[in-house]
Amino acid sequence: PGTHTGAAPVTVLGLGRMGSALAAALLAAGHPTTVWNRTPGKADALAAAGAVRADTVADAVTASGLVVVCVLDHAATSALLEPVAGSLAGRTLVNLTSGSPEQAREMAAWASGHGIGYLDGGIMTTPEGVGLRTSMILYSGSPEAFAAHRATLAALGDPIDLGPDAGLASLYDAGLLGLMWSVFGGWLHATALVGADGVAAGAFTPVALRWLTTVGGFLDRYAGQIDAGHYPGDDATIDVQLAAVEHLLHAGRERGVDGRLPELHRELMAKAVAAGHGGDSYARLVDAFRRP
Ligand code: FVH
Repeated sequence: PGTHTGAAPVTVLGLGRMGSALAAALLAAGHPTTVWNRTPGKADALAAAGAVRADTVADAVTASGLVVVCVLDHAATSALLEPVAGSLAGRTLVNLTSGSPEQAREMAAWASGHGIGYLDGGIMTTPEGVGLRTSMILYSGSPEAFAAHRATLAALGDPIDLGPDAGLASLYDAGLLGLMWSVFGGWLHATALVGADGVAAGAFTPVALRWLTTVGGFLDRYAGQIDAGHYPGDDATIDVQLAAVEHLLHAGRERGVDGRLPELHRELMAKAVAAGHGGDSYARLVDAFRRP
């Protein structure tokens, strides 16, 4: 077990919303799929679609060279796998349960100690997006395991290899969720602002989406500045943006819109200006988020 091409057998442990979608995608791609769930009834639909239902975790694990686990959290994953460590030896374990980078590294060390190939993952979509080429699934851990199972993992979404440090998939996942919530927050604030003057969210959002494409271009440029530690304010300086945020705060106050998000931006910009960085690009504010 461990090295397959084509329609390799796969086991999925955990058939909640996400685990069921993963198993269904594997079945749809023609993989012989064995499934197990703590509450057995959740396997009914998959069994009807052709999956093999295992009665025990040990039976499920020994059915395939590739074992995917997707349950609630790290504690549930550990409790599930510890008793079958011996059966997992020589196989590949792909852990798609959300967790911290530290938990991922702990799990990788545990797997290595038992002769288990280990990949940790971050699923950057909801169950509806599983199986689509447009959906990213992040992996980090054993390069051999990723190379051996890349083709199979492609049935779940576009597999992105982040390298041998097992903690990186969880670290990217956490950062990307933070980015998502920041975008949600900015969009909801803007929608409330324009909505106060009668603009529907449906009218505003197409314009917002075009703006996000432009903003994505700014990130490309600023990433290079952050890596170089050099922040030329040749597009728009922090001084200019600090003046502009006052318009947003004023418009919000006039309309009774909660101003805490733009107030945070103003605070960060004002600190950078006070430190003598007013002529720098916005990317300079990365310092505000770094450990001193
Ligand atoms: N749903 C999503 O959109 C997100 C996308 C990003 C990644 N997450 C992570 O995926 C993990 C599972 O999430 P889920 O949405 O499938 O969650 P549920 O539908 O609530 O299913 C939970 C499954 O976990 C099983 N389970 C819970 N505790 C235990 C345990 N102690 N031992 C064994 N299994 C356990 C539960 O079993 P049951 O309640 O049906 O018996 C479900 O199979 C999660 O890490 C997300 O952060 C999903």
